[in-house]
Amino acid sequence: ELAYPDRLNCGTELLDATIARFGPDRPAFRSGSGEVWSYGELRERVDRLAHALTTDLGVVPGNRVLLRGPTGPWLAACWLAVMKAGAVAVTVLAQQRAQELATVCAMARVRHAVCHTDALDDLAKAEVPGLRITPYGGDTPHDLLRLAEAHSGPYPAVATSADDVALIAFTSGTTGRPKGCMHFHRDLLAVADTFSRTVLRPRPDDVFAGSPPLGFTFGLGGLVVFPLRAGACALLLEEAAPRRLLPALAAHRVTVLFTAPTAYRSMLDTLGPYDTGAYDLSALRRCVSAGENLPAATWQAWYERTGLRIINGIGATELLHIFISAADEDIRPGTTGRAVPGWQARVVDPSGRPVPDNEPGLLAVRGPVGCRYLADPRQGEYVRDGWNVTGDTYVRDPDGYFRYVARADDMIISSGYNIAGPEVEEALLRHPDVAEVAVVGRPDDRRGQIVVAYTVPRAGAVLTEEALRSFMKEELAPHKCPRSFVFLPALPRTPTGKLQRFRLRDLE
Ligand code: 3SK
Repeated sequence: ELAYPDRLNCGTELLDATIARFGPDRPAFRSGSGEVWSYGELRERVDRLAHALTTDLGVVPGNRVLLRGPTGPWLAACWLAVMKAGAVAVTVLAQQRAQELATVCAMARVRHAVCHTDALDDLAKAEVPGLRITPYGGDTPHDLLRLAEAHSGPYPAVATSADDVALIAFTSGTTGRPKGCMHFHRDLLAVADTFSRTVLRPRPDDVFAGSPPLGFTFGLGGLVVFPLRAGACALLLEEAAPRRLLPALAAHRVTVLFTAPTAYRSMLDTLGPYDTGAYDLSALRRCVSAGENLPAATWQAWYERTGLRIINGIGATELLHIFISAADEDIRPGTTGRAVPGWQARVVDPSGRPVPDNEPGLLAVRGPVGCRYLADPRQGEYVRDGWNVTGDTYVRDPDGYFRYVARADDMIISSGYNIAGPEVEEALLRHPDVAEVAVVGRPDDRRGQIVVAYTVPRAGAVLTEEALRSFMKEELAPHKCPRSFVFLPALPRTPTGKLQRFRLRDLE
């Protein structure tokens, strides 16, 4: 049971309380260009920013402040300043365009925006009525960083309640209209005190890095909240595509990596078949994968190449971070893991009744963080009888391990068979010339649906439909084998890297 005091400000907890434990001199953030901020320097900058937000911009507790910019120490510092000022951070992705930003601002009733100077265009085009936009990272006199320089002295953080809203995070839109998820100050600490503390178990000398942006709660947790809660350091890379990530992991001696299965596969391609080649990954000790299902083949290949056991996990924007996972000897490749201590998980039927072990059903979880949509009728679909129903189909085994089957709406029904797209994808990924694949159902008059595989060949490989067809005959029962193969240069993904299956279904 997690117990937090009634008055709790997560900015104070992550920064001032960590400094009280470990002192101000340890490194807190590094940038890709090698700049290092100590905890003391970070606090000084955050406090100046909080003074500027409240004194110069007029931000008051409860105001919703949009944060938009590339991943980096300044964006993270602005987020902490918003926390200390008792305002509500509304996080977005650098890739979101004017129309999407207008929707987010209207839904979250955003009053202020703090936006990197290079990302202003789309926000200005969004034409949000009454929005005050303050740039940062440029050289104008009203740049937030310049305003902040004029302030000094500690900022007395607002004594927020533990259950005051601190963050509104939007779902990434793999389907339909995004949903705004409200999270409390205590929620931000709870994900650190459950998944991070009990499964990841970071140390103060760790260096975190990874690819998820800070506008995605996977990144905000993994690259800001978890390292600060542990007194560790985060390398905040503006460019974290797999080809940039590998050299950065080696150069900065990163010890804890957060990324997604696709990035592990791309890095494996670069590493070559036998060893880690030109990249010294000897400092790396923890590798986390989430955001999508991690196929056992990817886990195995990473283990063979690096000796590291990937910590798989499932999280959700609705629940802030990871709630099922396993580390070290507890890992069972091909499963997501067990309910993280502090969380409960079960598999239920559509009416909410638990289904027996080894049978597929809907994943339902409950724990210290719950789904709270911002004025959205879909709240009642997600939260049923106090359980959060995530929309994933899972199987639980008698040892309490959960195995991913598919997104509940991604099951393919063909000639009366229920086929899980991810199982077919896993089989196709075992083919050495397949880099990425997505399997969806296409409407068919005779069979209801047929299985279609959208396949991205590995660079330089010549892949034919016949070759894949005969490979699959050896891998899976005939009814699961794709009837049609479509070759694509890349799969459609959200800016957070999630596959957009609906765009594939719309292709034909
Ligand atoms: O959406 C996800 O997949 C996710 C995974 C881990 C942590 C947080 C999130 C939102």
